[in-house]
Amino acid sequence: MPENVPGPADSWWSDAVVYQIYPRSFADSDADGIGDLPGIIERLDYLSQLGVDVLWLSPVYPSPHDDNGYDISNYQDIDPLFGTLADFERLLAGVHERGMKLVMDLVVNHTSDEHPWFTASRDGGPGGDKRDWYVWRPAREGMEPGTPGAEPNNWGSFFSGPAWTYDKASGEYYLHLFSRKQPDLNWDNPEVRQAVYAMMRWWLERGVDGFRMDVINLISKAPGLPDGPVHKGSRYGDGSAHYICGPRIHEYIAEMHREVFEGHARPLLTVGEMPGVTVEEARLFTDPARRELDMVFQFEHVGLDQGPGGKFDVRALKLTDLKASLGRWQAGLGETGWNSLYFSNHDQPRVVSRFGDDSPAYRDRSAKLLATVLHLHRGTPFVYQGEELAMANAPFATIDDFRDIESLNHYRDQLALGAEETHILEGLRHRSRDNARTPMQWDATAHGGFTAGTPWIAVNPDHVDVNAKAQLADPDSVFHYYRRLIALRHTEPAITHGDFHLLHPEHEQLYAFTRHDAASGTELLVIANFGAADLTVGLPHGWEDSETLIANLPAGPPLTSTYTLRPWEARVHRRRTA
Ligand code: ISL
Repeated sequence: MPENVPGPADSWWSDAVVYQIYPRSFADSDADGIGDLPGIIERLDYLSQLGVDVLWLSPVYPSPHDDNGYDISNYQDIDPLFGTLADFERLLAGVHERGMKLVMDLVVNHTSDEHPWFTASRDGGPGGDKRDWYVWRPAREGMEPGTPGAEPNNWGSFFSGPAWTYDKASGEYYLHLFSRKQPDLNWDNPEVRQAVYAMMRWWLERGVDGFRMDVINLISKAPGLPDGPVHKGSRYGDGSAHYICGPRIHEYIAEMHREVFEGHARPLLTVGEMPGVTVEEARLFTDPARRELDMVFQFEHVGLDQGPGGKFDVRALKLTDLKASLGRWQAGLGETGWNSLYFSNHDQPRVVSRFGDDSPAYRDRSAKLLATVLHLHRGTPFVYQGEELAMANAPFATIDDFRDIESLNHYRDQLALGAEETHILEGLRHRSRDNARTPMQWDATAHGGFTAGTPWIAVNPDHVDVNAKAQLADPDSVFHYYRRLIALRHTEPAITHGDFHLLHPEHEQLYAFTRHDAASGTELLVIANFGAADLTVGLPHGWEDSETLIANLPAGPPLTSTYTLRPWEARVHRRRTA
């Protein structure tokens, strides 16, 4: 590694914890039922008390909200739903005053179809000035434009249906990997890239501290846009091999780094969201010597409980799969790259319902266990709003309870294909992104204290028991456990720097590993019982007199070579090795 490039574990963010805010569902100050920036400002002390270092805001830019703001129609303003640029400045100042940083969501694989770039591209027609800013193609050869199957290739969109929409006026199709209101930008056009970099610099000049980059590994498409294989049960081809980490991806990310981040005075954070990224690719993206990104979100571990029928085909998670996957990422990025650590975000079901046990008996305990296991891995942990309260999946009853375009399209298409409604709803109940998007539960009052109006999506009725106010008052709450876990990361070098060694990889109920940091002469032992039954396990020798660093239950007997963990018990022990 060149001398002037620090290793990832020496970077400012190596002991940081990031908190994701989904503004629409965080706090509503003006009673329109939708969260907003002044609402976030009112809750900054809560976040500061939790002790997180960085806030990541999901998109707050002007948008027709076809995909809740991931369809941006103006990159350099704030949607009136959320407030104004002046509110944004107050928010940023409030974040910085409290010693935290603020990271924006950068959505540049696509824009909204209402973005002036796209309307110019569409209305200018073939040969127009901005035509080449998006991906336009004629119908498949020999086919009548606009008829079924005449799309330029067979790719399906992430949100059901084809990845192409026909524009009658010009007789061509535009590509959209997501909704038809999210046309893909053409990154092969250097003008597009420069326009994006200029916009990013504008936000950095306003004082933001970095970007979370939406599906950034999809921006380079294979030349010719070849058809993909058609998997069983699907009407469309899977084009992912032609756009996941496409041929020019590293060139574009490195260029972005040079044009936007290189030599910047303030410490910044860049994290690329990367569906389908492999460990090998992630290592290239996050190797500091290559000057691309600080870290990436990978998706392997959140696909392990998915059957062959896709994301709504729910399977039980095998703990051995989770350990093998996360373990492979720990080893694969090693000393060279850097992991981001997450179980939850605005696209994933609530983790306590998914990998834990959300029954009253074990909800809090299993939420604390999941946090312990995740945060003790090597990497930068991300907490999604409400995770620190053990918020659970919602009791959605009918399709009218859902709001997300992905869920609604899936429901419509599956019904049309003849699937049973009860079966479709069952899949949605487990997997719909709306599970993560029900409003923050601030207190036990109507709508959980989220809004004085009618919330855009129902608040989970369990807010009467599960809410921030109750948890702030209870030193044993999930909130205070997260607070202690986050604080530990700031003081315990073995959490940041220690190597990772998985124990008992074949065990179906025990998640155990050590973290050894030679420099500080410390070793940590993490043991967690993923289940509601007692679990007697064999431990390595030498931990008998170790101290408890953190645990979700009061100490039991000393850690001897056989130890019985109680249901959903998680413990972290520390010993000196030098
Ligand atoms: O949840 C998913 C659909 O099954 C994921 O595939 C998701 O679409 C993917 O992770 C990309 O997510 C990001 O880009 C999308 C947006 O809808 C998500 O909210 C965002 O996180 C398009 O911008």
